Formats: sequence, C-alpha cells, structure tokens
Amino acid sequence: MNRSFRLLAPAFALAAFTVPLSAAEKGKPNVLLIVADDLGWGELGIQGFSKDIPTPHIDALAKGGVRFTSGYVSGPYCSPTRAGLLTGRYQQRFGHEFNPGPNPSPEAKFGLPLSEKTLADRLKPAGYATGWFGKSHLGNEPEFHPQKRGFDAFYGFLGGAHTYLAVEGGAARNSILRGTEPVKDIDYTTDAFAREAVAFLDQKRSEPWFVYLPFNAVHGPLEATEKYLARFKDIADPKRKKFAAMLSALDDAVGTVVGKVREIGQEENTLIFFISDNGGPTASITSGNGPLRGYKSQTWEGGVRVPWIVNWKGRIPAGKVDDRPVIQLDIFPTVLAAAGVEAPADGKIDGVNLLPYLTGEKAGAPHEALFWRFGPQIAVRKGDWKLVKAQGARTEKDGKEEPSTTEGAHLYHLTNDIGEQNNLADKEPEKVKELATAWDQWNRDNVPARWLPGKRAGARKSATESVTDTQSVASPKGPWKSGDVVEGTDAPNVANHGFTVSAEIEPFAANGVIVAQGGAANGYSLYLDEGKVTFALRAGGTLSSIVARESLPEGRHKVEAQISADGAVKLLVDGKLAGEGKAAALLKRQPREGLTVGSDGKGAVGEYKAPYQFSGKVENVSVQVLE
Ligand SMILES: [Ca+2]
Repeated sequence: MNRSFRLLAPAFALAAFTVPLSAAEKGKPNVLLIVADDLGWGELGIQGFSKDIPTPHIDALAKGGVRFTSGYVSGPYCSPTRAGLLTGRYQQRFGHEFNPGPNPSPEAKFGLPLSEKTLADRLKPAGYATGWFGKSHLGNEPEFHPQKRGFDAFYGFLGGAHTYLAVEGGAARNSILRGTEPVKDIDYTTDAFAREAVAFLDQKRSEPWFVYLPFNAVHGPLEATEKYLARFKDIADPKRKKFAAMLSALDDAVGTVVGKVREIGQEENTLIFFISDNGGPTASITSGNGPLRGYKSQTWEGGVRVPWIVNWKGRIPAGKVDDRPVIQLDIFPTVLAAAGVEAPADGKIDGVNLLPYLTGEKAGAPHEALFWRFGPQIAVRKGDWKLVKAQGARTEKDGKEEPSTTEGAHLYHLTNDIGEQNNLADKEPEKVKELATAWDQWNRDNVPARWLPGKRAGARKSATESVTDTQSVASPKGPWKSGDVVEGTDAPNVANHGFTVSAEIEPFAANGVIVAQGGAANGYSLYLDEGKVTFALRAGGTLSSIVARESLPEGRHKVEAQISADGAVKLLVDGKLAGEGKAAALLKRQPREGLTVGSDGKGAVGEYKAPYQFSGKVENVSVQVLE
C-alpha cells in the first residue's frame, strides 16, 4: 500500500489545488493517537485482570484490531515516554531521560529538544491537519508549545498533571489553554478533551487529520464527577471508586471520539492507537499492573509494559492478540508508512513500521531487542529474556546520579516468569553476557541526561513547590499516604517535644523511606533498611539511628516509632516492641524542609541517598506530638 500512496506523495502539489478532496480520495489515512496517563497493564476489561471497571469502548478497539500483550513504553514516567512517542526515537538519544522539573537555569530549559522533529512536523507537510487535545509535559516555555511542534490546534495544558474539576484560577502556570489563551469554564477535563477532538474532526472533513489525544486520566489527583461516580456504588474503597469513575470517564471519552470517526464515515480510513504512557502507580491511585512486578517509576515490567492496542478497520486483523514485543516508538514509523511519508533522513528512528507485521506480510518479531535506561535503572528485553536493574533491587541504595550500567542486573525468563520473581543471573551467565552486550551497544548511542529529575539549581524550593507528578500536597493533619507532601512549616511541630510516628505499610522491597521530614542537619525519618524498621533522628547534625531487631515479615504491618521527651525511642511492629534505643537529643527546631511520605525530600535524614523511594504501600501515616 505504500507504493500506491507514494504515487500521491507530493501532497503540496495536491494542496495547491482549491478543489477539496476527502481524506480517502487523497489516499491518506487519518491517525487517532490516544494516550492514557498512568493506566496500568492490569486495568481495562480486555486485559482480563481487573473485573470491577467495565471499559467497553476501549475493549471494542481491541476487539476490532490487534492487542499487543507485550506492548511497552520506553520509560517508566510520563514526559520521557511522550518524548519517545512523538519522535520515534529512544528519548535517551537526545537527553530527555527524566521528567522535566523546573528549569535548572535560565539558559537550560526543560522541554522536548528543538533538535527533534515530532510526528506532526512530519505529517503537516504531507497535507495533514494536526490537533493536540490534552496534556503536554514536554516543556512549559513558549518554544515548546504544541503549536510550535507541528500542531495546528491545541487545547490542553503544558504541565505534567492537572486538576480535573477546579480548573479556573489556581495553577496559573498550568492553565487549560486553547492555543495559548487560558480557558475558563471548562468541563471535567476528560470530557473536555473528547469534546474538543470531536469539534476538530467536525471541522476537518476535507483533509486527512492527525489527532493526538493524550488524556490526563487516570493520573492523579483522583477526581470524578457524580455522573461517573454513580456507576460504582458497589466499590467500597473510596480511592478505587474515584479511580473507577475516572477510568469509566476515559472509556466514555474514547467512545465519543471513535463514535465521531464512525459518524463522519472515516472508520475504515483511520488508524487508531491506544496506549498508556507508563505503568500504574498502584499505591497512589490503585491503577493496577496485574501480575507484573513493580509500578510507575521502575524498569520492572509494571513500570514499562502497558495496554497497547492498534485498530484500523478493514486494513489489519480484528480481534487478534499478539505477544510480540512492540514499543511506543513504533507508532511514529508506522504512521509515516501508512501516510506514505518517507521516514526522515536526518535522525535515526528507533521504532519499527508495524504495518507488515500487523497484516502478516512479515513474520517474526519487529525488534531484536528493546532497551531502557532511567538513571541507574536499566533493562533490556530480548526474546523471552529480560536483564533488569530496577528500583527495589540492586539500585535501591543508589541515587539518580549513579551511572547506568548492567552490573549486578537480574535476569528473568519473562515467558515463564512474567512477575520477575526468579532471578536466573547466576544460572545463565552466558545469557546475562549476551543481553548486557546488547545493552552496552545500544547505550553507546545515548547521551547524558539533559536534566535530572526534580532538580533545580540555585533556588531554594519549598516542599509543595517541587511536588513531582507522583506526589500531592496533603492536609497538614494527615493521615497521609505515599506521595503526600506537607510544607515544613505546616507539618506537626515536633521541636522540643516527644512524638509518635506511625504508618501502615506493605513493602515490595527491603529498603525505602516511609515518612521523613528535614535533612542532614535537623529532621527525622522512619524507613526500612534491609527489611528492618529504622528510625533516624538528626539533631544539630548528630545522627541517632534506632533499628528493629528483626526484619519485617512479608505482608501488611503497622509500624510505629515512639520518641519520649527524654529521647528514649521505642519501635513497634503491629503493636509489639521491635527495638529500642536512645536519641542523642530531641529536635531543637522544626525542620524547614517538608514532610514527605514514601520518600525523603532533598536532604537525606538517615544514612541513605534521597529520595530513597519506598516500593509498596504506605498508608495511614500520622505524626502525633506529645504534650
Ligand atoms: Ca504518566
């Protein structure tokens, strides 16, 4: 089919005529690229794991097309995978390895580097109308605006997350924009993005179109309207109920837009993709990853394997389930091939055109191997095998600035062990070597990260100002959960007082911070160290650490540190004394740095490297100051 498209390739020439041609007459298919945010592999009816949230519209896309069960994204976080998606290149090729935080300096600005061309940049000269409806997360500065990156129309927001309901006012830096103008009075954002996409399709009847529809659903904050909440009266867990409502809204929105494509008679002329941008952050929003290990932020399967659906009625098989590994980078060359646009000569595309694999023209796997690099976390999948170094295992005590290497990586046979439980590195040294060599070779073409996550040089930031996209500003009183952040000045005032820190935890790994406030000079932290509950107190720089005698057994536990007014510390696990000691001194002043749950903030209180992310559930956290 490429050949027949190429006959029509000089789209400029066609566009020069004033006679309007329908997309079909031009021979160019439309492209609808739907991206869900933080939707885990275990969600959606069609994935077959979670049964409590029906998703008939997304399921219908899979039933009418091909569902890849080993569909990946090239990172465990929002911004990097979106950079890969829109360029068809591993984002480490151009330094977009991490989520952009605030600018590191006035000169170095975060955003999809201008050296890179987006899919819209490629499609626009071929006569495509291009629209972007939803989240960007590829730079807040004017030069990174979607309409500077090949898109005719934009309705959405530039940041990494957005409230769904209270849109007016508030986050002035991150308003909902129509083009570059802040919008007031919008609907629930999920509904609004679908509505805007539909309006765009209504306008573009005479030209092929590319609609990029990156919903912020089901990313936090957990917010839904009564219309959707009412569908889940039977779900008791309030968090799950809201998540269900948000996913149901997303499913409706997909149904609305796909319904419009059908209504305008373009169903057989539209290539549709549905993916998630990274795995589910299960602890914070319940978004599940089924049997996969780990979650968003990790290179375990749970962080990078996502729902992955492609649909093109009449052109690719319907109802097919395909377990060959594919990656979101493939969408770029697949779309270009469908559109009859030559792949760019001025940049190496890492993705593969999937059309011949979808139609059966080509057998075998599209990729010899797939690769990940996220600071010290690395992974490579080759056939059934995966070599991985992920948070919660060998990199646990490392910081993000540690070098990326395969040294000490685990080896898993994914086909037999999808949950990455049985590390075969010692048994299969040759396989380790083969995958490590492949990774090293791939990594040679990468560049250093242009920025580090959450770093901002030269500026003192408050805890809530620097909230990352897995964190949220919480009530000063608590109880708190993983991802919650409270300003230092708002957190319970523990200076010159005894206090009690308690939490319910279900760890997936042996190390990580449960709750912390302050830093290396002044603060406290309750954390796990090699499986043992540990309480660290820094008073005037002096560190006192009290460690439980035994490792925590598996499962869910209540853990508590009681600090008396005389500095005596007791550790309790499920109400039983698990360790005791004495702190050198009480805190003389309230720590300035914020309180963080599930990680430590900027400066580490204990003998670990911040953020020392906790892997697993942290809930019902509270700090009670003793009178
Ligand atoms: Ca995301």
